[in-house]
Amino acid sequence: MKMAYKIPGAAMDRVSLLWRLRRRARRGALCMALFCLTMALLYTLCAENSIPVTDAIFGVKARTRAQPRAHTIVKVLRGTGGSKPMYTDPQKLPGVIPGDPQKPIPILSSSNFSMESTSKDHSLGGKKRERGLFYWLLAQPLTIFGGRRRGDMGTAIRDADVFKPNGALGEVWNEEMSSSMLGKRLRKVVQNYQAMNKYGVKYPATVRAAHRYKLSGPEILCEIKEKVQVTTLTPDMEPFSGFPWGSQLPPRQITSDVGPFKTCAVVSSAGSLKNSGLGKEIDSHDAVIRFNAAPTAGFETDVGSKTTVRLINSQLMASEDHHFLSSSLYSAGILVSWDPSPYSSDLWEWFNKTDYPIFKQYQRYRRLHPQQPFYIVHPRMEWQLWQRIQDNMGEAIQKNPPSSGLLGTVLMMSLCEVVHVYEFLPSRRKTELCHYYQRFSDAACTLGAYHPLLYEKNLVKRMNQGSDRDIYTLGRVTLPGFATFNCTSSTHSKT
Ligand code: NCC
Repeated sequence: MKMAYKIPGAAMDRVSLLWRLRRRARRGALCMALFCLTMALLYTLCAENSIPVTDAIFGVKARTRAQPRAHTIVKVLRGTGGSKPMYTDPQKLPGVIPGDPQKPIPILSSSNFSMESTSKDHSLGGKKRERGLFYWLLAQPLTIFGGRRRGDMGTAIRDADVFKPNGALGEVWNEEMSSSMLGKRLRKVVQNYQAMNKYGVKYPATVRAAHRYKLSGPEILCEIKEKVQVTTLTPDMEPFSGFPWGSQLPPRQITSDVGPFKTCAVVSSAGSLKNSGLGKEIDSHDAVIRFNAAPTAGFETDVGSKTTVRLINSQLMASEDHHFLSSSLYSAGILVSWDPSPYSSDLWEWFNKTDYPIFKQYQRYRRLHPQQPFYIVHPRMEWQLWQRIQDNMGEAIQKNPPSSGLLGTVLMMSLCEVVHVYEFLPSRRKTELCHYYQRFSDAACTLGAYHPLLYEKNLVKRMNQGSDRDIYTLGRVTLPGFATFNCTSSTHSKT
């Protein structure tokens, strides 16, 4: 006989309570999952728009003079994947958003930004692993709503397209490059800097119109030789003659103290030096100039190990992250520094209005390293060189000083008989990778944003005395030292 099993009332209540609890837990978990998904979605959308918000807080203030607080911006604009924040000058960030040229908005291409790895493991393949699954789930371009990441102009030319085999650069740098050949984002950035005039450049359109004809390479070389004074600050110059620390400045011009050298190498910091194997060739020169924080340790095969001169900008000198005062990177060779000055190049005006605290850092460094030769470029060199670029271009260029690369090239032309410039004009290894020693990619590093780099490269291409093959295979340009050529009337400019 079958016995009916009867659950007592209290036990029945307990069972249904358990069942209800389990059901609630399941619902709770479902809600949590939905909540997390929504948050992830919101995060992805907000991350897309975070930079203008940041700029609203910091942007304008940070773009005023000598930005000691600029690094705080980067604390907000962290690299993805928890990478170390990097000091970044909002003025020199890869771009500004078009619209109001007086209110440029810095863009940090955070999607591909990652702080330098000077270790051997700097292969791009490691990127995914470091960033983790969460990044890859969330930080990919969100296209489900037809959205796009900043800088991605949809069907328009992208900055990266310029580097493609059939891109605007071609196989070898096209000396007729103009801002119209850039991707849409970079073009707007360049146009904005063309419209801005932070340094009070006075260069009327009529002057530009008068220079419309094309000068030949030798003519440009002569213009530079005759119109660009490669000078450094000396203690007798006002206002430095009146300051006790003025005596820390080298008493003689760099061109009197250094060289002459027979052969010199200018090593740009371009990403295309990576895997170039140019190290031996670079080191075979009598003197080698490098820029800013570009290291040799760990990269000898590609960039060599000799450093005769290091040209640094004032941004680096002021940056906490570069440890300028303590890093051994800067204690080898001759140091030369520069800072963007007002267009007038008046030393008093500049002294009161440096972009970064170059003089304060200079004094500190000199106290720590009194024996190391350390020069400061006279700012008129920047603007005299800028004029040579503008005079020879068919369009208005950015009203900002030339890059360290071109300043260093002209400096070496005044110290050497032959100058080889490496990867300033990109070789067949051309890449969006900014530096050979960093994992940060942005076409702006090669094509320019703040600096009129595009036009600097046009000029260098025209002056090149080597072959296109050298550029293509080695990224090498050959320029003559100023002492090696005479500027006769036939090579003079027609002005
Ligand atoms: O990047 P940077 O330049 O230090 O590079 C030195 C010179 O190499 C040439 N170059 C570099 C990269 C690349 N892909 N192609 C190139 O042709 C250029 O001629 C460049 O001048 C500078 O000119 O001083 C600059 O400095 C950096 C930065 O201040 C320093 O590296 C210190 O961190 C500027 N970058 C930023 O401010 C973010 C850069 O705009 C100019």
